[in-house]
Amino acid sequence: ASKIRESILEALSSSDNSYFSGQELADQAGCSRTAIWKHIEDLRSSGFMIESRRKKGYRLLGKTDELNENNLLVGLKTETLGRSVLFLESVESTQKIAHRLAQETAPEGTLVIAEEQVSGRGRMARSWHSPKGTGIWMSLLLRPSLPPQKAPQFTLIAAVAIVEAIKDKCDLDVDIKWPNDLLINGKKVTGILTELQADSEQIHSLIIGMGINVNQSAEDFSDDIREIATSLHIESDKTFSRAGIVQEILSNLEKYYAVYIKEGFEPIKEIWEKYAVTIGRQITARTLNKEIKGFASGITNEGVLKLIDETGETHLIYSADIE
Ligand code: BT5
Repeated sequence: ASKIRESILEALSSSDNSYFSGQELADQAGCSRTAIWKHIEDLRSSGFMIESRRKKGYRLLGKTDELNENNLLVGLKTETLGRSVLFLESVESTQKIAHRLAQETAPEGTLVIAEEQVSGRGRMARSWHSPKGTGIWMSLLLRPSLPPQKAPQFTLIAAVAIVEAIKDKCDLDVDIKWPNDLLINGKKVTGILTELQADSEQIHSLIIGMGINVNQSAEDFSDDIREIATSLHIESDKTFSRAGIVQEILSNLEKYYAVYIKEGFEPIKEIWEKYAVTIGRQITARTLNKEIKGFASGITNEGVLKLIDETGETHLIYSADIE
């Protein structure tokens, strides 16, 4: 049944403003006109605005920003990433579900995405504010054959993929703050959380959690983050289709993942450095047990931050909060 729905949406989305008769849609989907009619009803109830006119047929007027498996799949240009998608209304954390799926046989590219997270998480047991219906809260499962030390590079790959998706879809410039924050005008619009299941030799699964503030207004943020957080809507005064942004991110990720597997981290690092604001500055890095001040001179080929302190000693920082 979802094949029929996909076929209808593909036809209706393929050209602006033209009508498709029930018969045309039925021929394309390989089903009856009655089945088409029933699916059109279903599509309407999941947020698609489809007009029907006698003698002319059906026309797609637009879709609301509702997220569901259909509007994530229709128009998706990837081969593997997001091809298997689990959409949920409300979850504790998409990371948690992706971890569980990873232990089962979920294929590489599986995407878990939710309308709302009630206990979304950041690094080090911090929480991630994920209100209903306004943002992108998703976790992507990858299964690269790599040693676990390589995992942090995926945070940087994801950062580049998201920055470029936001540039394309929203025409907004985003800065990367090492390792996992994306900022617009100095405020956080996205956080990335890369987790893994691995043994000492080999990654079994890599779960890239991405939280992107899309259509929130300032009032939608809780008091504790209002000053530090922003959304694509706040920065542009426009409302965006979350599904469109997700699809663009997945395309970019698939592209850069392939580059990474073929050519290594080097080419990604070059692009990453273009967007990074952390590098070339005096910074303070707070790790779990210490604080180091110094000059951020760059990242290594592993994606690790190089910090030169006042004595000239170089510190390698694997994970920290930067100020
Ligand atoms: C992160 O942690 O930035 C990683 C966030 C990852 C969230 C995604 S959503 C899908 C997936 N499922 C999950 O449960 N998580 C992932 P960290 O660098 O530790 O930053 C956390 C800090 O960001 C918090 O302590 C707040 O100060 C701030 N924060 C929380 N929610 C925010 C929001 N919606 N927008 C901007 N800042 C936020």
